[in-house]
Amino acid sequence: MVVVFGLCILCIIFTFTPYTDVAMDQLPSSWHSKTSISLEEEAILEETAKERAKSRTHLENSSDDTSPNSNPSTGTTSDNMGESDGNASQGLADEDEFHDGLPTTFDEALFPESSQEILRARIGAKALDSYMNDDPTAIDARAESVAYILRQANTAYRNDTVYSVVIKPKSKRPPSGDIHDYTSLARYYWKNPDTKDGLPYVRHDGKANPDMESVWDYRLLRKVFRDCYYMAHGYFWTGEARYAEKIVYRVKEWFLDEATHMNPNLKYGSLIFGTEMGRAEGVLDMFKVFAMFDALKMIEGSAAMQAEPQMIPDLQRWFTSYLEWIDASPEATQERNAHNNHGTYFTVQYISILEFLGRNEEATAMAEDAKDRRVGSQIRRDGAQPHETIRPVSYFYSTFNLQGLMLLSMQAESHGVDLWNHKGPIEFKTMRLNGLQKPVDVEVGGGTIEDAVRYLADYGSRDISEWPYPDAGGRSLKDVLKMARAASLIYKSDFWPELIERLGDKLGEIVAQDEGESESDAVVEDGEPNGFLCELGFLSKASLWHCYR
Ligand SMILES: *[C@@H]1O[C@H](CO)[C@@H](O)[C@H](O)[C@H]1NC(C)=O
Ligand SMILES: *[C@@H]1O[C@H](CO)[C@@H](O)[C@H](O)[C@H]1NC(C)=O
Ligand SMILES: CC(=O)N[C@H]1CO[C@H](CO)[C@@H](O)[C@@H]1O
Repeated sequence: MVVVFGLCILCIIFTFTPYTDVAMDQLPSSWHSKTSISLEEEAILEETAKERAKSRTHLENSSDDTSPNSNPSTGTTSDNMGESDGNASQGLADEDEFHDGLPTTFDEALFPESSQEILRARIGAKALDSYMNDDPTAIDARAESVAYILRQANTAYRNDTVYSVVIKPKSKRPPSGDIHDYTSLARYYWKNPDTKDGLPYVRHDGKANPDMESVWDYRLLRKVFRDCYYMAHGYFWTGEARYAEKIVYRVKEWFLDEATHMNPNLKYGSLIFGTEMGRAEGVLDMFKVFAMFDALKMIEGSAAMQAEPQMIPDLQRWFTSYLEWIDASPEATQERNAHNNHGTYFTVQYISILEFLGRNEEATAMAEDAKDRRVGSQIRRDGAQPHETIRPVSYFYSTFNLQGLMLLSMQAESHGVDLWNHKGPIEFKTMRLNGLQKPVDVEVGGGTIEDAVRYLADYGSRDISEWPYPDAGGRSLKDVLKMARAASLIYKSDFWPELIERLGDKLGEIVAQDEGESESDAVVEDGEPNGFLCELGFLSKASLWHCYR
C-alpha cells in the first residue's frame, strides 16, 4: 500500500524529452521519461554546474599557498552537500596559524616504512617502480595529491563539531518520531499550500526547498565517509597518529555511541514529508560507505584502532542489521531492481558491506551476478549506455554510472571475477522508465567497460553538439579523463595515449576559454589531482583502496 502510494507520488514527476537515438536508431523519435533523481545525483548535478567556476579558482590559486583570503575555519563546508571537492580557499590556509604541527606536504622522510611495504606488496615492487619511474610526472603527481589530501585531512581533523543524526531539529523528525532514524529530504518538495498542516508536500520542479538545509543527515553521513577517507590517507602517507584517532572518534560518534548513533536503516532516505516512508532513491545515500571501510583498513595497525578492539565487531553488527533492513525493505528492493546507475551503486554498496562483514562467498556471487545484471545489460556494442542516455541528463549520468561500473569491476576483481572484459549478449530490451509510458525496444549488450569509457572520452574530446542524445545537463570532463587514464592502465590498448591527450586538450581548451586567455597547463583536476590515488588503487586491484570518485 505504502509502496503504491510512493510510486504514485513519483508518477507525477514527468518531463517530456524528445529522444532520438542517432547512433543506433532504435528508439522512436519522442517519448516521455520520468525524472526521478536522488540527493546524490542532485548534488552531483549541482557540482557540475559549478565546475567551470571552480576550476578557474583552482587555476588561479591552487599553487598559491599564501593567499590572504583564505579562511580555513569556514572554508570547509561551503561545498554544496559536504561532498564537492571543495572550495578552493580551503587549500590556501596559512597552516602555521593552527600551531598543531599537522603535516601539509609530502615528505619522503615521514613516509612510513610500513606504508611503503604495503604499496610494494599490494602493487608489486616491479609494477610500482615502473609506475613511479616511467612517467616523469609521477613524482610531482604524488606530491600534489598528498598535499591535497592533507588539506582535506587537516580540515577534517580540526573540525570539532558533532556529526550526528540527532542534531536535526525536533520539527524535522521522521514519521517514526525517532531522532536516531536517518532522514534526508527530497529536494524539490514544498509544503502543501492547500492543507492546514502543509502535508503532503508537493513538488516544485527545479526549485530546491531551503528546508532541506535544516536537516544535515545526508550531508554529515557523506562527510563522515569523506573525512575518514582523507584522514586515513593522511595517516598512510605521513604516519601522523592523530588522523587515526579522529577516524575512530567519528565512526563511533556516527554509528555506535548511545547518544549520537544512527539506527541501521535508510527508511527515511529521500523522504517527502507527509508520506510514511522514504523513497527507493534514498538507498543511494549510503553508497560511499566503501570509503570508510577503506579508511578502517588503512589504519588497521594504528594504536588508535588497537585501543578499541570492540569497534569493528560493533560496527559489523550495525551493518549486519542494516543489510537485514535492505533485504526486507520494498524500497531497497526497488533500488536493487533498478537497471541504471541506481542498480549499479546498489551493488557497489552491498558488496562493500559484505566484504566488511567477511561474507566473501556472497560478495563473489554478487559480483558474478553483476556480469549480466549490471555490466552486460548496460553497455551497448558502440559503448553507449542506453539506460542512462534515455534520461534527460544523458552525458552526465553516463559518466556517473560508468564510475560506478568501474568501482564494481575493481571490487569484483578482488573476488576473482572479471567484469572488465565482460560483454553481455546483444539483445533487445523493453525499456520503460516508470512503468507508465509506452515501452520501447532498445538494443543493449555487446560492449565492455573499455568501450563505454572510450565512447565517453571520444565524445568528450569533441564539440558538445556532437553528442547524439538530448542532454539537459553538463559534462564532467575531469571525471572522464580520470576514467580514461584508469582504463589505459587496465586495458593497455594502443588508442589510449592519443585519446587521453585529445581529451586533455579539450579540457584545457574549456578551462582556457573560461579564463579568457590561453593556458598551456590548464588541465587541472578538481579534487585529488591527476587521479594519482585512484590509479594506485586500480594498480593494487582494490587491495589498497578504491577511487573515491
Ligand atoms: C565542521 O563541519 C560542520 C558540518 O559540516 C560544519 O558546519 C562546520 O562549519 C565545520 N567546522 C569547521 C571549523 O570547519
Ligand atoms: C569559498 O568559501 C568562502 C567562505 O565560505 C566564500 O566566501 C567564497 O565565496 C567561496 N569561494 C568559492 C569559489 O566557492
Ligand atoms: C578566484 C579567486 O579566488 N582568486 C583569488 C586568488 O588569490 C588572489 C590573492 O592571492 C585573490 O586576489 C583572488 O581573488
